[in-house]
Amino acid sequence: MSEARAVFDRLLPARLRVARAASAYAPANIALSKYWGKRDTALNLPQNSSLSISLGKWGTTTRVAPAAADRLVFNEEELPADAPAARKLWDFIALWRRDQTLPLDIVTANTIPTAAGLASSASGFAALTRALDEAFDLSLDAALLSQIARFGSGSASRSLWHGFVRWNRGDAADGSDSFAVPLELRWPAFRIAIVPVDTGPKAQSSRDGMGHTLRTSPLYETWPAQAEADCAAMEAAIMAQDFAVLGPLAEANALAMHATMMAARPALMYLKPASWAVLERVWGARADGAAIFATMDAGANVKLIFLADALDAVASAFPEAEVIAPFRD
Ligand code: 2P0
Repeated sequence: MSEARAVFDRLLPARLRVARAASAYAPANIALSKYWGKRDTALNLPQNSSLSISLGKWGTTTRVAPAAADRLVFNEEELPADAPAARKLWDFIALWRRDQTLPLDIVTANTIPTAAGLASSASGFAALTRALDEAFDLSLDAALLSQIARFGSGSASRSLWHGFVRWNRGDAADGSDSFAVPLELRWPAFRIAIVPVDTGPKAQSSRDGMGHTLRTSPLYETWPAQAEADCAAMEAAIMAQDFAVLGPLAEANALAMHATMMAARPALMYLKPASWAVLERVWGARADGAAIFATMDAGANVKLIFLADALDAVASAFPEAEVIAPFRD
């Protein structure tokens, strides 16, 4: 029996039934303290804890319904089962169904503007997890839903909530303590902006990229402990609503992750020249007195974090940016 099968046998009843059609929404999220590297690929367990901010109304809505045969509609287009995105989704559903057939009709759509260039597997797997929980009439508690969503995508474990969310690394070999928890705090002035950058051909997947970094980057040795420390320090800064501490920590953590990737052999480089040009603009705006900080993930886009009082500075230095108010939108 596979390790993942053993976990699902522990978390779910042996027999499921599709009790009803169900819809769910989950927001996308941006990590301020990054997840990069797995300690167990079968159970998708991370090397380090991570901390994110959810993107409010930018996310995924998914409807699951009983059907005569499996069917997947993604952004209004029916996807064949062997399309890469469909395969990931049906593999995840197979973990739930195990030996049962339980055909499903799945209609899923992202609410993220295409121009933002943020395809989100995090919101997709989180919305699907919530919809399946309701369709199968399970009412699992949030910690279990987060553990399950983690099997779709690590970052999906954080997308079950709005606001700031921390995914604890955990220590247990079976992953039972590796799930996310929301931080009990609203910070209405907190803002994120997405600065879209021309990404060109699709970059290496996060999954492959983090494996390659862990195996070949001499800098990876220092990453897990640094990331754990950053995560704890950022949580404290968020709870104190201390942006002067949080902003520099988030930017440093993102750059340390990219430096670790760049030191992989061969190098892994998600940032493009245009991403660096955006970073130069961020540093220029800071030199002019605006508290704007940058974070970047497994792609060329740059995300800005700032407080509402820097909105005018962001609008003038980054007219192309899409601004999100995570506690209002
Ligand atoms: C994060 N990223 O913390 C980091 C920062 C990208 C850079 O989580 O293999 O899609 O499915 O667990 O969650 C993207 O990786 O990877 C990611 P898997 P996932 O947001």
